[in-house]
Amino acid sequence: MVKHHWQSHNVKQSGLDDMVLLSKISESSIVDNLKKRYMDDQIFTYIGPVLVSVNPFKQMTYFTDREVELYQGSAAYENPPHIYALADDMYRNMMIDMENQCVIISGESGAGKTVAAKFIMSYISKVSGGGDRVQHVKEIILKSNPLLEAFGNAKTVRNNNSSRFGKYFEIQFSRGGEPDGGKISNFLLEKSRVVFQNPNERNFHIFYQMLTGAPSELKEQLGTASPDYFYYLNQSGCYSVDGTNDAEEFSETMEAMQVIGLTPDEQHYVLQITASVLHIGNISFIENGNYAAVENQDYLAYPSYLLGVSQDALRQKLTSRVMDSKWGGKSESIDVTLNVEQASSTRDALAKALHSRLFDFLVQSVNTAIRKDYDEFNIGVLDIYGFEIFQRNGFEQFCINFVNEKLQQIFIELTLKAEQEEYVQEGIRWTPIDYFNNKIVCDLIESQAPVGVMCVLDDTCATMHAVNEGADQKFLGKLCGAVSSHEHFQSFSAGFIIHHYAGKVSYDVDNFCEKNKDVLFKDLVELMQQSEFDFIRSLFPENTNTQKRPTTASSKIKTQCNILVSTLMKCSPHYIRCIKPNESKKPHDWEESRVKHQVEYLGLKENVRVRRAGFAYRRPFHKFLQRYAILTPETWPRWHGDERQGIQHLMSCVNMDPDQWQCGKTKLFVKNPESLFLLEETRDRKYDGFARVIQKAFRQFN
Ligand code: AD9
Ligand code: MG
Repeated sequence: MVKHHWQSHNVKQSGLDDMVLLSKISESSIVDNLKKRYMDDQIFTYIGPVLVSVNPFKQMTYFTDREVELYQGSAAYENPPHIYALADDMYRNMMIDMENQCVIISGESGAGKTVAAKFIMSYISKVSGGGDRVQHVKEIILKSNPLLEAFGNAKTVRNNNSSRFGKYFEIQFSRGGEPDGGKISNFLLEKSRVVFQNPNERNFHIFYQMLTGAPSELKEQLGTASPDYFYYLNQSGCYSVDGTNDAEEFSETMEAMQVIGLTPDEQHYVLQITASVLHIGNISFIENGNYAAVENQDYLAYPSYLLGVSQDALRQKLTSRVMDSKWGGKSESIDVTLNVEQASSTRDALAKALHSRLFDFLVQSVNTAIRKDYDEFNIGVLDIYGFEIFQRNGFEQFCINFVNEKLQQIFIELTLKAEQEEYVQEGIRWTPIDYFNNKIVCDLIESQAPVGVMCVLDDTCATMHAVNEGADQKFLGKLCGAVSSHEHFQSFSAGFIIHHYAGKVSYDVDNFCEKNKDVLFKDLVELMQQSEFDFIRSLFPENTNTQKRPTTASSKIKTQCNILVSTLMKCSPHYIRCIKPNESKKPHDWEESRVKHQVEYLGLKENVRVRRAGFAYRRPFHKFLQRYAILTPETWPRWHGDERQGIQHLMSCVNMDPDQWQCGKTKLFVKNPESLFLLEETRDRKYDGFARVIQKAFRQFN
């Protein structure tokens, strides 16, 4: 019996470290095990290589340098489950197999994904070496978190620091394993939050940070006031977040801008635009005849000053729009005046565009600062917004939940499905295990034929005119015609229900079409292109004269998702399944039914089953031989001849129990990971010996 580290340190063991060892596999036994461990402050548990993490809602003591040291280069069974063990495994696999790795972190909103992603990044940064350039890259990677969170995270009812965008962060490494570059791909920022938040939620953190933390001279210049002065902040009546010091975070955000290499000028423009967004929100309109007029001209002063455009131009573009019309084969432009509702939505469109383009600028700046022209290996960390169900769910939730649905699909493809299919392919004896495959839900949303929800939505938008009253209802009508018989779909008067893998969500179709179209009217782009500030002009580089139909928000996210899926499929995947134990956000609070629901929809039971019934480890013959040939007396450094015979020879040399392994057609399958740990240890010992001999020879040679 291998001695665990916690035994040698007299740490109490709670439940089972690895649920593959559960004596009875059921959802309740999994929940019980997680609960036991959670109550004893053990938040991590394995299902084979999958890490389950339960949000403790308090600072745990086991994330110090001591643990970084402990988990470095040690086998999984030596220490209690930990995210550092997973991070270490990724790093070592990358170095040994020379393969890209990725970790897919999933779980609902507030379950701990972003915190997990940060632990991984900081672990990798700590265990990898590097000179000045590498240290600089590491610093940027770490600082990009507070920076992007300031502009892309917000307090929601579910999470005080909820990610309102998704990101895939690839850390790139040199052949020597030093992180010397990186790349962020970001997904659909929830920009509607800029102009509206539900009760008890906030706008993006940066607004409150700036209003409290900026030095007074700067505040004066930007015309800031207390948050309740601004319409974009006072609609929800929520200004502060428990345990968050906005002023302190402001300094951190500014420091991060500095680290990623923004010049003082650029930093200033970033704040100037942030302030302009707030001031734009205070421009309101009144009915003047049938048309909108700016209610109080005074409110034009700050935005026009901050954006570098004239007050007149700003007023005009907010209250009228140039329309191209075709008349008798000739096209001409006419000025159309807007009503109050249209003017307000034009104002909001400008604010949303400014904030989201600023966000993209920041992501780009990070990417530029750490860009590497050639990619050797990388470790990708996927942290997206979690699955959301609110009282009222709109287009944003629809997109967020679609991305989550796709991630669940990858998990199923790569663990439950691929694993079982591989047994069949390789001719391994196997009793199939049943599981719910959510591909059917993904298809309902994204399929082209038969048409899915996104297709119907795009179709409706394509035939929609600038004035689009009734478009949402038209969309709903078409949708019911197209997919009403789908077993995961239902409709009601104001919208539709999708039965997602994680639960039923009812979506209100209000504004679906407009948000999907996501066009910024030519007028606004042209207005920004007239700005006296280069920086602002550079955020709006598009040519407004092209006739190309802009891509819709849903087709954009669909494309992004599919690119992501193909990237992930090319890496060795790792998984962290985050669980949110309660809604109270308090430590040691365990809501049994909530956890059970997550255990169910995350498919943990099936995960344990597949894992246990099968072979924990599989490798193509040649890779296995390459790694372990060193353990035979004579075949190192390379096995010549039939690979299958090579494996047989190797296994007999190391006395592996014949029950423990099987050869498939191209791969070796090993049941119990523990048998491999022994191989690994013997190999390490031998290697150390070799390494010493080689180093000595080198020293003599030099
Ligand atoms: V969302 O989908 O972005 O809304 P996440 O990312 O899953 O969500 P997040 O990581 O932000 O959730 O965690 C929510 C909060 O839980 C954090 O702000 C912490 O206060 C708390 N948390 C999560 N994980 C840990 C942890 N390992 N230790 C301590 C934690 N606190
Ligand atoms: Mg998050």
